[in-house]
Amino acid sequence: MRVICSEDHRKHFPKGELFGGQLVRPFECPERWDFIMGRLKDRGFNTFEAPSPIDMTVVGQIHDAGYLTFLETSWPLWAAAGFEGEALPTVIPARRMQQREPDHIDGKLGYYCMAIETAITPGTWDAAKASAAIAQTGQKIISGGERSVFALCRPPGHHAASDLFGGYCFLNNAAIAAQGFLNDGAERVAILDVDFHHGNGTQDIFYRRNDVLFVSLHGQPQDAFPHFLGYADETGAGDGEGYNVNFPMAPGTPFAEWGAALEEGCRRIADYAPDALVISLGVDTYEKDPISFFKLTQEDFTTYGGRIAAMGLPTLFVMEGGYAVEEIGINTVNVLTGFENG
Ligand code: 5XA
Ligand code: ZN
Repeated sequence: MRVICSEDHRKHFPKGELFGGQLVRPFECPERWDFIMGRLKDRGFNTFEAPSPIDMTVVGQIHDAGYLTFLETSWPLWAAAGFEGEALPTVIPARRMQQREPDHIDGKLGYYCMAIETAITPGTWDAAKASAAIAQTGQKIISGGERSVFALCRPPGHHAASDLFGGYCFLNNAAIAAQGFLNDGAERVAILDVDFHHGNGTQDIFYRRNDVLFVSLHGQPQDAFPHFLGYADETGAGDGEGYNVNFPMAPGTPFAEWGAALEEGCRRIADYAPDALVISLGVDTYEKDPISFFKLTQEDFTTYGGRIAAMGLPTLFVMEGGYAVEEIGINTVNVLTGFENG
């Protein structure tokens, strides 16, 4: 399997994440990428390719123009305002408040955020564009006839809505890839999100569309981030009714139960008969993940990689979360080898 990757991810590395009332070293850190690369090489992956330049036209089909301007200008505006730390939102437009974009960067940050743990730094915009370019490049290779590609994206993307950042995400890499497949001739695309966290951004982007089926397996919102989306009764709206499928699961969920949900999700995807499949690949379902609560073992990742392969679809793997840093490479590569041997 070809791997698309870029050192540009290192441009985004905030010193702080707001967690448990403290500014801690972010769970989403550059070493995650290093461990995945190391394991890929150990397991014989040998085709590593840089992304092509980003096509912002496709990005503009997924993201709001004002939001893209915000991402591009947020650091310069923050620095010009005289702030000395990293750019973190503090005030958000909560219930019964105005939904109007303010002029001051402090207000803009809140206006465009869905979770305030995620800091913006001088290199965030460049890293986010490089990450999206990686997903786009993988999509183009698959649209050209390849069976599967691994897009080693960092920062991740599935929490980013058309006009919201947060949960470590800025541009929705999986959604941009799905749109690319459609632009290149696919009639239907499925996105299967196996990250522990609900892909609220991806769901929101495609909620009223029937050309993209979104299937997500995740920690139930009562107990798990992002808390405010991801219930089973969110099934799509308008033309998209029936094209959004959520499998929220409880704390302690083992593979027997998770795998049954995957089975049902795969059945829904098979019924949809997509031309391409995008996997939002987070491995924070792992039993030792520090911020999640499912109980998948290292072997389970191999098993489910095989199940995804059995769908027989052109498949783009897009990296999302996973914070058991020493094991992130093992678990990620287990999915890919499970797929290749499946
Ligand atoms: O998939 N999303 C994540 O792994 C990010 C979770 C952020 C929690 N504050
Ligand atoms: Zn996650």
